[in-house]
Amino acid sequence: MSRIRTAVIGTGFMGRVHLEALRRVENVDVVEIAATSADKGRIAAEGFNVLNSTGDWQDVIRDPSIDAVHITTPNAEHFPMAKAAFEAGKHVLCEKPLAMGVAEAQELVALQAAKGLRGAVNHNLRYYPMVQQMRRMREAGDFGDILVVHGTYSQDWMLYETDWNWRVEPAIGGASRVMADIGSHFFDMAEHVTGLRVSEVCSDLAVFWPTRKQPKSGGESFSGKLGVAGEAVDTPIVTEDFGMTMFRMGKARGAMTASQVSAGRKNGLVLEIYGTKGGAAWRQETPEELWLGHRDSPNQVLMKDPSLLDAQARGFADFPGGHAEGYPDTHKQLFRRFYAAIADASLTPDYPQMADGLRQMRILEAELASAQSRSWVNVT
Ligand code: SOE
Repeated sequence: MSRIRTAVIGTGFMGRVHLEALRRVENVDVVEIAATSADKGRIAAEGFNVLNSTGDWQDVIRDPSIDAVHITTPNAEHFPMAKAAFEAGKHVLCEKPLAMGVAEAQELVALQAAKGLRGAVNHNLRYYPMVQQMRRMREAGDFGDILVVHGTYSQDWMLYETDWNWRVEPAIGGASRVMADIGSHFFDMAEHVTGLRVSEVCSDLAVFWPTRKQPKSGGESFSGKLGVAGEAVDTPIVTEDFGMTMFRMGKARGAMTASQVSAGRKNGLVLEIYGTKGGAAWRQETPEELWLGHRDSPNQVLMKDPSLLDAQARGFADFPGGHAEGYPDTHKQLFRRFYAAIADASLTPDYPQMADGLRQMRILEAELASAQSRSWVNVT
């Protein structure tokens, strides 16, 4: 099998996560890193032993020898970069949220299809082994018809007024901050695991800090926890710190919260599903466990051990029981399937596609409209 040549655009928190994960994917070579400056690109390339680097992402697009591109930049750049990459005949793996709105996401879905290329959105959290076990058990009917879905995605890295991140600025991150950034993960996982689709939402969003201390530089994800470097400027805030959504998935009912101001919750995605035959709950802070709820027998906690997993879930566990697999491993699992689909055009994609990214934009658009109108809104 010929080796696939790829490039990573972005050297912030997610850029480095992608670069690390790509080193663990078979038959793929990162041949170029694009950053916001030539120096940043060179430093990253030297660190990750990558041949080429640039301070201009268009160099990647212009290089006909590059087969695929990872886009790990702030949200406003996803659409122009993905559009240019598709138009140049390159496969695209883009960070979530896919775009700044439904229209951009729709255009990317159409362009990818017209070009016959592979496109993925990095909803990597699907690929914890026990999330896949939850999904496969639901597919096997172990929980019956799903009645209730609920959970949260809670973090605390934006709790203080002095915490800052590029997502705070609508021009860079979009109209929504928390619901776009981590609420999208919750709904992608809820739909992936239940096999249902969010049909209606009723949302309430909260901005707890009307102004924040914007540092003169920095703003990378989670960087505020290390202290604000230098002087800061009071900046008005309009993007939400917290959101909650009631939702319907056909007959099923659900509720969720997304928060980046919940002290002590470091990266806490929780999904609970309850059906006519049983329930299940998964917590990102204890990712190797799956809680199974029963009405007529003792509840159980299933620990990841490939020998105990559903045959299809087993493919997402590379290590034996007791050898924890976590956040970095989920990227490896998603990327491995993306590149396998590039290498073999006959493969059915088994990763979040551009159409899944569009779905999340539609849910987000409905949440924003609902919060504005304080009413239930259909997801188109
Ligand atoms: C920041 O909230 C962040 O890095 C998200 O952007 C990621 O998608 C999430 O997995 C971890 O937290």
